[in-house]
Amino acid sequence: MSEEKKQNYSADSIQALEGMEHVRMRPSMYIGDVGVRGLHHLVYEVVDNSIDEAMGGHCDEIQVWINEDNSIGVRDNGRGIPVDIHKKEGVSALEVVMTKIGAGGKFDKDSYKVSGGLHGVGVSVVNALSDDLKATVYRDGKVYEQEYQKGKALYPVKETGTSDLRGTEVTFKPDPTIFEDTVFSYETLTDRMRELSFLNKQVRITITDHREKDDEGNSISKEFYSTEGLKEFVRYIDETREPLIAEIIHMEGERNGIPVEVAMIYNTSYAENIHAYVNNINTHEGGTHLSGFRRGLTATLKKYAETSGMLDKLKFEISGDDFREGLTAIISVKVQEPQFEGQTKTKLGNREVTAPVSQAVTEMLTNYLEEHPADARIIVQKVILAATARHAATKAREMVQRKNVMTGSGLPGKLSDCASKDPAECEIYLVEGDSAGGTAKQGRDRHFQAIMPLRGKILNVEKAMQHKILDNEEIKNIYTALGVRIGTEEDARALNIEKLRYHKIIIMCDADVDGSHIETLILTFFFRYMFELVEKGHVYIATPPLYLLKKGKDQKYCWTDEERDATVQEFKGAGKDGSVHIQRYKGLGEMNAEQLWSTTMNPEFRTLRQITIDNAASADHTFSMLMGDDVPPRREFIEANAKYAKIDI
Ligand code: 0RA
Repeated sequence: MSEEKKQNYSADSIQALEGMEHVRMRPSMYIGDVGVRGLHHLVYEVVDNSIDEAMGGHCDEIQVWINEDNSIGVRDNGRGIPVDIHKKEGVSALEVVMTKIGAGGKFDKDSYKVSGGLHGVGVSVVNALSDDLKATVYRDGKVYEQEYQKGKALYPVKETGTSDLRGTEVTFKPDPTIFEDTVFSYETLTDRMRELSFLNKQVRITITDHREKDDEGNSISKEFYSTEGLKEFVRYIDETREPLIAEIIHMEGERNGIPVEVAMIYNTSYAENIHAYVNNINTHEGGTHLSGFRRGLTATLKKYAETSGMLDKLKFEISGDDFREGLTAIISVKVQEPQFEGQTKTKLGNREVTAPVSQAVTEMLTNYLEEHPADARIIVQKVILAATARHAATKAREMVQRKNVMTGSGLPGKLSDCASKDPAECEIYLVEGDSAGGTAKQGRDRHFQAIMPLRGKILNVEKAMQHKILDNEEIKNIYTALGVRIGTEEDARALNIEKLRYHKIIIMCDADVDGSHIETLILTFFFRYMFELVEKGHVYIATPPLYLLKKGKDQKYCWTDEERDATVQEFKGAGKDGSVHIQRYKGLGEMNAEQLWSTTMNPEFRTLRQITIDNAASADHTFSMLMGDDVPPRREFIEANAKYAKIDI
């Protein structure tokens, strides 16, 4: 390379640096946060680029792997990022893509390219936030390479060999001075790869974890390939539910230039499970595409039901909710310039999307109902049943006297409230059983800790009709104590969260199989009916110790078997005589108030596990499996994850 070129090269890298420096200074602006979520986001960003290549029909295989040192590799068999010199920038296109903020697909005119919300920030952001990154391009029979540190190219792109392969490989190691934690979760990445394979059919996606070996010494690995896309996604989510109709209703097409795909089915449960995606991103907060879906669904079913005469005897209106009981659906749209709104930027704002989705759903559903009259009747009957039950429940509720449930303050009688009225510092413990509730009440700091005992097993919300849930004593106690509302007509997931009386909601159950089942029941309830609380990080699980070890005057609590074994060694090593006494706590009831406080409730010493939702569709599948009829998988799962030790749902 000539002297002049080198000059250009460094001048350009200085310019590029400014943007890259900004990414390092304000990483959250680009990737949301620098916690576990942001960390995994780096992988999604790189994979998204390969997915784009696949969506353009240029690639059908994507491999993702976690190395032993927690660096990540992503490889595709696409066209390979161009390496020729970019006219304007004077350096290779590869370097522009890797080091210029927002360069992304600028010089790629393919119209399939759509940009995500948090995603779509560009691989240069990943580069800026990585200690090391290496890009390898296989293109035109040659291999090209470039390496970077903290986003800075170490040398111009170089040719390193020949190859018949085609594609792009990126490996990177996130910068530990930027991220709170740099350990990747195989489960989290796996959930996302599964989801991506459903959303982008006929692309083979593999994920491998070189940190974990199976019995034969091979790295653990999963491969995802979906032939039918969303149809299979719906089948997967509803795996353990009983279908109400024979087939999954499905359509795929383009309306007003907007690609729309929808798949749906009705099952015998009462839950509504709609997952809406924009550019492969789950839009938890819904938006215009979801409104379009609902509009199309309601209008079409209503019209069919009216024409069929099945509503003739009905004396009251059917509400929107009634059409969605027992419905599982996935909506996926691709939008060129998505506007993401809402508190978590997961609500689609583009007005032009509603009509195309509504039209697509109307067309799809009208055809289905015409071609499957028996199924159509079953669906309408289910809607009528939902409406009737809701109507009866409303009437019954109006008649019920509330005074035996509530105290004068309007709060549940079972609640031992805290003194503070500042929600930000207040906590509520939902405690398994009246007796442990009593101990917790004695042990707490009553200034900021409220206690609410829950009696035995709470209702399985997966299996109950909505009015039953709303009228269930324990559940009523929970939402009344919290001060929030559940299940509104148009959006079952919208709470009046500003009224939340405690910013930490802590579930405290026994450390046994029953306890973890109750924990799951409560979590399922929060997930289905108070999703926003989970999404905003208000829900926690308390972790009582599993063991108390004693030797002479020494004693120590242990939370894991490893800790227990280490403590036994420690006590023995101290050279004192006598044996180590190990007490295994089976329930909260075995601790006195002081013990419960010091191990599990005192903010200085306790460990709380915050519940986060990485992937709503995967959590949906997990909950329906755990709470459904299909007992064997539930057993296995609960046994394998007895204390949810690893799953961040
Ligand atoms: C722009 C142009 C071309 C390919 C790509 C981008 C590309 C980017 C990524 C990122 C990951 N994998 C990728 N594969 C391809 C090629 C244009 C052409 O060859 O005509």
